[in-house]
Amino acid sequence: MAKIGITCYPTVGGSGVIATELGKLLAEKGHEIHFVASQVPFRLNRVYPNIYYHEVEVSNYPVFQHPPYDLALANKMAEVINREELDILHVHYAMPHAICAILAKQMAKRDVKIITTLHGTDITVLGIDSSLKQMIKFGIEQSDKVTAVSESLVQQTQDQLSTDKPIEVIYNFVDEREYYQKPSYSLREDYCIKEEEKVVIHISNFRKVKRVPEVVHAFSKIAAEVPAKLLLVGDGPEYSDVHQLVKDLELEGQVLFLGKQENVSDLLSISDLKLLLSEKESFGLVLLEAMACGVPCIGSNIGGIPEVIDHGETGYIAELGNVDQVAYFALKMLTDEDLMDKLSVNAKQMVETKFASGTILTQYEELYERVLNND
Ligand code: GMT
Repeated sequence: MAKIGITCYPTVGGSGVIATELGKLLAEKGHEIHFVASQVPFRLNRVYPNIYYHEVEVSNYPVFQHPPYDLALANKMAEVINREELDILHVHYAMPHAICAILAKQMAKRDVKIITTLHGTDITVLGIDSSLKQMIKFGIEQSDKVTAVSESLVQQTQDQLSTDKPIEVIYNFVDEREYYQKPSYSLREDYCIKEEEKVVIHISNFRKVKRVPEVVHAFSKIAAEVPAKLLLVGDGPEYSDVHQLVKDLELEGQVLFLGKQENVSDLLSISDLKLLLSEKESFGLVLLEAMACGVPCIGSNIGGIPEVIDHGETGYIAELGNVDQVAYFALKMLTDEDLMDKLSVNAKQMVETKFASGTILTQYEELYERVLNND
């Protein structure tokens, strides 16, 4: 059994979820897990034997123009590496976590192995700030092993950084004990959803890249043909604009703004169709969450989305920005019960096979074994 340090952004969406869920599963298998982060990761919501949390405290002396989070993190990592005798430090995001881990390893003077998992936003950041390119490349190349959550992200990383560092794909997963189709029919009544109405759902952090206005435009076309409600779950910078758009399109009665929600599996369980029309998405963990609850998805043809949705089998892939095509696929699905049943069964099966948590956990454990054997 290994002693593994894990660092992630504790409050940021999918990457924090994956890091935490992985830590929980590894702990269940008997590994000793040490989270090093600035806050308790939000999915670490009870006491777990074998899991320890080490908080990074960031000082804010007046001489510092910006609180030095990165340095405080490296310092805490070094402290934990030494005191807890860590074998592995698994960081999620190269920027800045891989760089902090490399610095911490040098400070700690212990042969801890560094594994970096790329989740996508590093590469997005690169598109905005090329001055960080060398730093991200350094973090990736100095890691003992690097993984990415999709083939598409491997390709993008290698292209953008011109690196030949091997990057292994280990897909994301969901905890099947939490994400399954729940019999939560009363929730439909609570939200005043009529029996004949179809439920379309979108879950995101409402950043521009998620293109939520297109979800609303597609829904408007869907709702013109079949009785339907749209559940918008999450919060973020585009929320107010989306609210205004819903007003302008006179869809207020059909669109429910639910804000941030903890138990999305309950909401997914009353949904018929999930839309994710992002322009950048290295994986799209929310797609997997939906599929696990038997909800077929329509996603855009970008990033890792086509690796998650099998076009025509578990959902549909639409051209980025083509709202008419999204509405076409949605109506095809929502008006054909047999097709919906097939897609729903296939989606659940895909989660149980290609993305099964047990399979993904084994892939990470094998990776840890190889890195510890200097293989
Ligand atoms: O998509 C976001 O805005 C959040 C971001 C994160 O840090 O959690 O998500 C990234 O990592 C997730 C987990 O691997 C992936 O499912 C998301 O596709 C990825 N987001 C992007 O690539 C934009």
